[in-house]
Amino acid sequence: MSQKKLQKHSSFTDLDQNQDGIVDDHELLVVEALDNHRKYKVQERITICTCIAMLAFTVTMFFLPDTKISALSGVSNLFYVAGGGIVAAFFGFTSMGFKRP
Ligand SMILES: [Ca+2]
Repeated sequence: MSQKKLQKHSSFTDLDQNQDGIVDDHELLVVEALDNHRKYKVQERITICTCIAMLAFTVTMFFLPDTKISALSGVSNLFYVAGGGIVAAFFGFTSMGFKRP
């Protein structure tokens, strides 16, 4: 079986980190780990922003008159359920961890 080679000026040549002309399994694992870490950081930022939005919404409710609070009651229930779902999903999937196939 012949070995795979990259074409000239391939966009995957940057995967060869030690510049020996071979993209070995370790270099592919490093790329996969970096992608997983980048995905985790995005999910973490989304969760943090959701928590901040829920906190800001709650604090804002203390300063609104009762008529506006009752008008927002339908939206606020949905907002809290959706925000709680995002936070719970993040912690649930994070605790399951990344499993290698
Ligand atoms: Ca290499």
